[in-house]
Amino acid sequence: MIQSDLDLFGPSPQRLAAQTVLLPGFVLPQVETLLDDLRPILRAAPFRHMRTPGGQAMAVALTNCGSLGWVSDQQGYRYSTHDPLTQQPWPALPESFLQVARNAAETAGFDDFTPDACLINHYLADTKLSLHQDHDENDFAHPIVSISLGLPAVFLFGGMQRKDPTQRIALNHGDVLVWGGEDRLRFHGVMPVKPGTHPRMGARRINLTLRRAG
Ligand code: MD6
Ligand code: FE
Repeated sequence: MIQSDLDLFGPSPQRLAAQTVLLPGFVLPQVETLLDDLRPILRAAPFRHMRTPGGQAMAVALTNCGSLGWVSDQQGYRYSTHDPLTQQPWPALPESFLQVARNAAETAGFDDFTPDACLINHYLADTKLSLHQDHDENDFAHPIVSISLGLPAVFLFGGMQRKDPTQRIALNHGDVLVWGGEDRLRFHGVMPVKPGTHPRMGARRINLTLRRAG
């Protein structure tokens, strides 16, 4: 096809593992809507550095929206209906987040995804996220939809055990990563974010992960 190298509709989905799909640029048309809906969430529930159960402040700053939010403190990792900072319920999950998550999940082959939690991570230059598994959710049958905004990152995508080799995956502004099924408990992390300035987002990376936690 004559136009094939023009990539008019953006690059196509890439299957990274049996049930893991990268959707490059999937949310680019919705970025402004997502940012408009993010602003009031951040006013009500600002980014903060939570402490690991071991007492260390996390490098990534985070907050949540949805009926459940992921929290970490001396008691451990868990989902909570309320923001420990404000004692208020987490801000509601905007319809735009829900729609994008549902569409991305469906494109990746997961029907009827209805998230109830969105973890919002904030990275500055040099911030990294150590290798971990997402296992605080109730039912691992539901996928996770991860939306990247701002500075690019290198995502480490490992196996079922911490020691397993990792693939390095570039995550750029507007990309969506969907994973579930047999890949749901793979170890993963984020390499230190390279300093830079994104034309829309500035000197930061923001990642939204939508989950069904409860
Ligand atoms: C991040 N993401 O990209 C961190 N977890 O900033 C995650 O930890 C993650 O992207 C589960 C599924 C997808 C993810
Ligand atoms: Fe994770």
